[in-house]
Amino acid sequence: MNTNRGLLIVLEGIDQSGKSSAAQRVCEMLEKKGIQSIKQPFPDRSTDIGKLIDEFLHGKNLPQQVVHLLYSANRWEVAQKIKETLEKGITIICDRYAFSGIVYSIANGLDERWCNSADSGLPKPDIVFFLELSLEDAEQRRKTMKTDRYENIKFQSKVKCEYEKFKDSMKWTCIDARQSKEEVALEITSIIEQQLPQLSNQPIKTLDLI
Ligand code: DGP
Repeated sequence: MNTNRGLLIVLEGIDQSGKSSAAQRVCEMLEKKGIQSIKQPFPDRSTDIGKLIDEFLHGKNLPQQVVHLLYSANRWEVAQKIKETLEKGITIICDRYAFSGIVYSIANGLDERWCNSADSGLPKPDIVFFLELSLEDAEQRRKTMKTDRYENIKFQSKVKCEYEKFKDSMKWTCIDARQSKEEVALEITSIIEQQLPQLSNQPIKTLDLI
């Protein structure tokens, strides 16, 4: 059994809920407390698969099934690195994970069971934080930002609806994303700090979505 490994933390939420900024701030806050941590965005656009995803987000036409598998492959290509990093005692803050893959693809009309299978077997997150924001608040934030093909209220309402199902069935930790960036990050950091002693002594589990 691994002792004192890092934690795999996932931030999920609709677009504009503040995941990326929270991931950055939480890492900084943990580091200040002496807890080594790194952030891992998904999609990870630095890889070859990530570059294809980026082209898709900016207009390239691909079948939805291919899109789903690309996002999943993008997670699988760093799965081993995630495990090794956790084993070194470093906590990872993921900006999105398999759950984004599933909710976005179901919102695009794909079959739920088919969607679940591609990400099953990935390292299982220790804590999933769901940054809760209304569609109206997200739309307000969107007005000042550059957007991609998924960032419109009609699509985001489907995504939100799928997220709600996960949130309840998987006991996610909900965070009020209307708070300031600082407050959101502080809340997440203090929960991680609280849970770290207990969770870091447990083996890394495997995500079972089927
Ligand atoms: P982000 O870099 O977090 O803004 O994500 C870019 C876009 O990709 C965003 O509109 C949400 C979407 N997205 C993120 N992860 C997945 C996924 O796994 N599958 C699908 N279909 N879309 C995703």
